Amino acid sequence: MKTSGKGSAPPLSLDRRRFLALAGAAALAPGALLARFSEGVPVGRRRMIQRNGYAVDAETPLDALTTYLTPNDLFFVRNHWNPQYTGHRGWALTVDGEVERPLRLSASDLRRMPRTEVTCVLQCAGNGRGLFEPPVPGIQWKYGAVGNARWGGVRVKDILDRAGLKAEARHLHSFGTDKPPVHVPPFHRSIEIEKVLADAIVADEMNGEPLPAPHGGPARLVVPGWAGVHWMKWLDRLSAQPEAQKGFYMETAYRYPKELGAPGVVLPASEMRGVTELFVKSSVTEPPARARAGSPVVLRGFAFSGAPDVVKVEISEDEGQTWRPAELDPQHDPWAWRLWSFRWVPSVPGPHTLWARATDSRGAVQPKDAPWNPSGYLHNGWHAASIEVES
Ligand SMILES: Nc1nc2c(c(=O)[nH]1)N[C@H]1C(S)=C(S)[C@@H](COP(=O)(O)O)O[C@H]1N2
Ligand SMILES: [Mo]
Repeated sequence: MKTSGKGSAPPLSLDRRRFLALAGAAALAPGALLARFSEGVPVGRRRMIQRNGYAVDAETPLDALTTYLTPNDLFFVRNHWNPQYTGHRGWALTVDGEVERPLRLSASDLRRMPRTEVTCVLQCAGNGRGLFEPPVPGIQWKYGAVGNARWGGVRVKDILDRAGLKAEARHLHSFGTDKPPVHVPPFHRSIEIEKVLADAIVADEMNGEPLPAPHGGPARLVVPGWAGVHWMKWLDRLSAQPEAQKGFYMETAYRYPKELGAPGVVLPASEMRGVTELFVKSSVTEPPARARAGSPVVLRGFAFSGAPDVVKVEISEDEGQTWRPAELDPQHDPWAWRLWSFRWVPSVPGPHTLWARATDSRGAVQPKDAPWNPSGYLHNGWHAASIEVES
């Protein structure tokens, strides 16, 4: 979707544009109609997998996740409902609650503050939900509700220092400008103040461009190592509070068992905690579909974790009995993903499966099967690649 964050006229919604395209194209041939549909849509975005009929919930195909930085127009999009993009004019970030000096920062105020950049992974808590057995209701993401980007902006700590954070403040409540349909609770969230002060930023840039509207422009939260649900888009208010935020999106949704139960069993709310850190995980992006016995092929992928680094990616040909190390790409930043490659020389013709698993800097090892949980969060089971070896 092509959007402008700056223009004075609000950008047309996709529905409105579709309608106009349809109306204008009524007299045209089907080919021309298709051409009209994709007009103005970046080439990358035309490849996205739409997982939901209502809000834009677009998944990136795995074969497009092969670069260290995921291009903006190929980066997955997760919206709880269709937002109205506000643009920069009139936008401001309010900072209030337990602070000495409440603030109202315009987009240019934000630009004039000390700047920082963080390269890290954004993954939806529900990425991989469609792989759980027994199945879990919700958006059936497979592998591509994840990306790695360079986020530019201002440290939340610097903003809170300027506002004068009081000792009573324990949680930072965040609010975005998107409004839910009637009878649906608002998307209100909060984060423990320690995490926010450690490394969260208010980002207004993504991979060197102004933060695109679908990704929360004018500004969003970036919370390195934590699930996407914490990364409030279209951010317009931060409020420092003694208590955590209440409501559906804190107390019911985005919760994970304190202790895992049996697959298929839903646990009472008291047995659940909020989703925070990501789990260690590797995905295979480029499995060669075919190979020839005796000729080397290269398997590639990416690995990341809620710990700052991935220290090892390994490949198994025998479902985890033995492992051989993959090569890690030298490029890395804390909480960014690590690209990896594995040179494989098949010896025997026939169908083969290769499994990949990652280990992080805290020693957590990716499990064969992701722990089943009632909302299907944080799937991180081994990713298998099937390769047909010819003689
Ligand atoms: N205001 C607002 N912020 C939001 C959301 C939303 O629906 N509204 N979705 C969250 C979820 S669940 C995810 S996974 C990320 C997705 O960010 P992206 O669309 O830039 O990939 O944004 C988060 N921030
Ligand atoms: Mo998400």
